[in-house]
Amino acid sequence: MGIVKQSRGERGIPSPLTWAAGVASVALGAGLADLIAAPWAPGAGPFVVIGGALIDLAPSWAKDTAIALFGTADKIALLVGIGLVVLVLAATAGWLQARRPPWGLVVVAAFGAIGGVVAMTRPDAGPLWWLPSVLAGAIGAVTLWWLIRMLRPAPALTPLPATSSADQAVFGPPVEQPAPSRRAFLVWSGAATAAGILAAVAAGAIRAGSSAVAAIRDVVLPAPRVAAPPVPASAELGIPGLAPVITPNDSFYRIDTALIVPTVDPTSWRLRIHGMVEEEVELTWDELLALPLEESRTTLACVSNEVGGTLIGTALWLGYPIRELLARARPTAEADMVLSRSVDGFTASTPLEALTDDRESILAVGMNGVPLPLEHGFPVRMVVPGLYGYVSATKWVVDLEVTRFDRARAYWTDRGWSERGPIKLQSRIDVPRKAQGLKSGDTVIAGVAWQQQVGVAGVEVQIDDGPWQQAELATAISDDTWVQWSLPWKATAGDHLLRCRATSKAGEVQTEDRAHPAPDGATGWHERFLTVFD
Ligand SMILES: Nc1nc2c(c(=O)[nH]1)N[C@H]1C(S)=C(S)[C@@H](COP(=O)(O)O)O[C@H]1N2
Ligand SMILES: [Mo]
Repeated sequence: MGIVKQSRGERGIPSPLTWAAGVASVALGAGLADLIAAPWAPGAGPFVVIGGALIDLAPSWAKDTAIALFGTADKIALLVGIGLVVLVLAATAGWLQARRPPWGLVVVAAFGAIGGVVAMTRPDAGPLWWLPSVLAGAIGAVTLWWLIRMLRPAPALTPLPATSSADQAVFGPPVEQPAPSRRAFLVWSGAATAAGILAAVAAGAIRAGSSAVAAIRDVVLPAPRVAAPPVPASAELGIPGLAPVITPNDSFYRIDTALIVPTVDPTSWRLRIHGMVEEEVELTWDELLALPLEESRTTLACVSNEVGGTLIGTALWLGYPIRELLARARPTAEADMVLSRSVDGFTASTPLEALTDDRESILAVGMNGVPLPLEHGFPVRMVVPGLYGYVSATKWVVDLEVTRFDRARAYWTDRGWSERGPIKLQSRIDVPRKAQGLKSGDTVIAGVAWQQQVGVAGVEVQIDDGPWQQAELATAISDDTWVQWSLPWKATAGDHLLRCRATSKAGEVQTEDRAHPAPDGATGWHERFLTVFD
């Protein structure tokens, strides 16, 4: 009887308790490791490392799907996804440790070690980046060992209390009374989970209070030497629901591979221009701000933008022409590309010509009158009119390597995207906004159209397969920005299909052919179905 009870006790730790033990251990390990990493290497936290590696390894269809499903919330979705997987793995490790010791410990420690190895492969890894993940594994394993040990029955067995059949009817089959060790287990595993979560929150607070975050508040941008002319009043149609012609910073789309926003202290920021140049150039933050800065309004667009999508925005940028810096460095005659690199390892391949011709390709420090927000590249990013962001708009930029397309490849080129990314002619319907709820009567159809560097000559709208009608174009700020358009419409009750297409100043009519964003940008006409009520 004693023997039987003993083996029941060993095997009979209820599974939910073993799962809880696993989750508590991993939460404590990962949370503490994140906290330890936060002050000196925010990117070395275990979740950041794994998440960053997943982003870099993800095939481009996965990136497409993530952006299509979650838009700019793709990173939150990824973190939630990783969290769920880790939760399941942690619970499994707890179960294993109870059923097949010491395999639970081995699994937890092994994941820590794998995290450490992955950390060292990160492009921005420092020599000790393996440490937080390995610590996470070690802390997790020790905690798991200890929690599961707490659940094992003491060698001296307490007899089962007598139960009556009436009890059984109410409470189900007889169960072991919670032993004191089980109560202690619940307290300690709860405490470990809470401590892990608190540590992760504290890590977030430390990251948010980093020197770059403090510095951004102190930055005072110089006045531009060349100011942008005011936005013509007729550029903004002011139609409710229509994208404003200048996009406020807090609603500007954000796309990047950075799971946590890189924080670069401007006082230690340096830009190096090197490679196929006569002379290497290095630039500090103070030197950059002392240069004659110029203002320009440019529409930035993401290659992943679907037809009708919102991964596009226009801002007033303040910066210094890259052309001037390249003139100092003097690229050699064979060079045809500049590989720009961000502090977190992201790279973009920009045709040299787009950085040396007379367009406003700049190292930007300001966005809509304030220093670049952290998530838009503080302290310095590139802005190049006419090219999709992935081949030109490097945020947190620290390095420009003058090279050749046949010698170097950029981040997204390695993942199947085109090495060059000129922006395609596109137009979008913003209003009427909703597919339903529009009352019949006089209303307006309105939207935006763009092809930076080329310019938009006109937009046409088609209603229910009727004739194409010329929309009225607002005044364009320049050929480097999108332009608003509108068309009055007497909406009749019933179902309708609206389409729009733009014509460029080069005479190109926006193609009807549907293309996916990959490998070099979506094409096709934006369509909107709607039901109009009486
Ligand atoms: N460092 C870095 N810069 C980057 C990226 C990135 O992943 N990392 N993504 C690029 C892409 S794909 C786009 S579309 C633009 C988006 O700029 P935004 O987030 O300021 O709108 O940034 C570009 N610059
Ligand atoms: Mo992009």
